Amino acid sequence: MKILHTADLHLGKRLGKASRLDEQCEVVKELAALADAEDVDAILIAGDVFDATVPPSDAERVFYRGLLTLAERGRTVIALAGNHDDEKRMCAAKPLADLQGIVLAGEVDYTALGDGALDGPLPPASLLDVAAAADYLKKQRLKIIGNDGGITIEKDGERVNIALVPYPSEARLSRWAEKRGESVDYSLDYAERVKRELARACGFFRDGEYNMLCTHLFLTKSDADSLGGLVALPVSVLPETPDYIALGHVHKRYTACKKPLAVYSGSPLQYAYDESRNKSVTIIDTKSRRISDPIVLKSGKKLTETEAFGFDECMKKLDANKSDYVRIRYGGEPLGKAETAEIKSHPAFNDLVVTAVRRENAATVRRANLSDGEIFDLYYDGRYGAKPSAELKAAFVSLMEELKGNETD
Ligand SMILES: [Mn+2]
Repeated sequence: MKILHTADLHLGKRLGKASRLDEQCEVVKELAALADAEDVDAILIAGDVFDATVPPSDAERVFYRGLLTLAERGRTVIALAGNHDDEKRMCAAKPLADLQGIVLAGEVDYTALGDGALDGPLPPASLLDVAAAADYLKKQRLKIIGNDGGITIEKDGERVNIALVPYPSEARLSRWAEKRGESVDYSLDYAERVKRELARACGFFRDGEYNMLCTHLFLTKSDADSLGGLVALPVSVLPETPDYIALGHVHKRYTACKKPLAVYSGSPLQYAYDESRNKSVTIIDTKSRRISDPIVLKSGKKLTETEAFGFDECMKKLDANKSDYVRIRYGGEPLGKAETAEIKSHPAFNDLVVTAVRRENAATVRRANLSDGEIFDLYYDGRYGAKPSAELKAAFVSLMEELKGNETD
């Protein structure tokens, strides 16, 4: 079987004022086209499907439409809850998803899948629609079997086991244990409890079959202690039994561990200015046990951060990167209202960050002779293209006086 690994779609994520839903739709289509071209059997989304626990409804619509696109040609799609997802909300449409061979994974127990409902080709939504039924059965290639800890997918006698562990927050770890009627052992530290949960989820693996773990964690070899609010975990939390561990959370493609092989596919879109533009996915061939080289994705705009020291330079930089999102770090003379408006109306404009003046110029020298109030006027006009209110200006001036008073204390 061929399984495509991606993660961190962050549907609904914006870049400042810019919506990125169009790009998010595009990249889902690109993934589906790639899956078609490579004859992929299943698609794994290793968490952070959405950007927010309560995603905007248009992001939810993109998710559901996207799942159907990915599930075309009988592909199985598995979407796991990351730290950004509310697993209950993400899995609310589970009854509908099940009918399409789409696994919404928000819990660690998938035994319900094995009760027969999903054990074999599924009926179409309407049993009266014979044409739909015939079409459905023709498309359905994989058999999905539920296990305690994950699912098994089967095709032509080949079985692939996929343990599914959504982002194991403290709250989720406790809830999962509670559901199993276990008591949480708080004498163990967080990393140890995560390690046990992962090992437990892999308990249904069988020798001779291809075994995978899909989870959402922040693993690190370095001393970095957190990323995106997640505590760093050592790679020693990983179980040794999986042939491949599909990870989500880190937006850069990165092999976190070689044995067991644990890979972050990275996000399919560039989401931050300090994030790499090289976005890719990985395809796992379970028969040959080969992992593809990163397959580069083309969708989505680039995020370009650039410096400028004057209005003309701002416009030049925007024109030079006109199909990107551009953030300008501005270190020139304060911009006037009209200039600021012109910069902001450029289609490539995304953000303007005013930094301390970097180039010695007449303005800096002139500024030495200005009062605090006049300097604040200049700054405010440059930043917001308007005069500050008298109240705000007075507050600034009095703060400056207070500061100067402190200096001489
Ligand atoms: Mn995450």
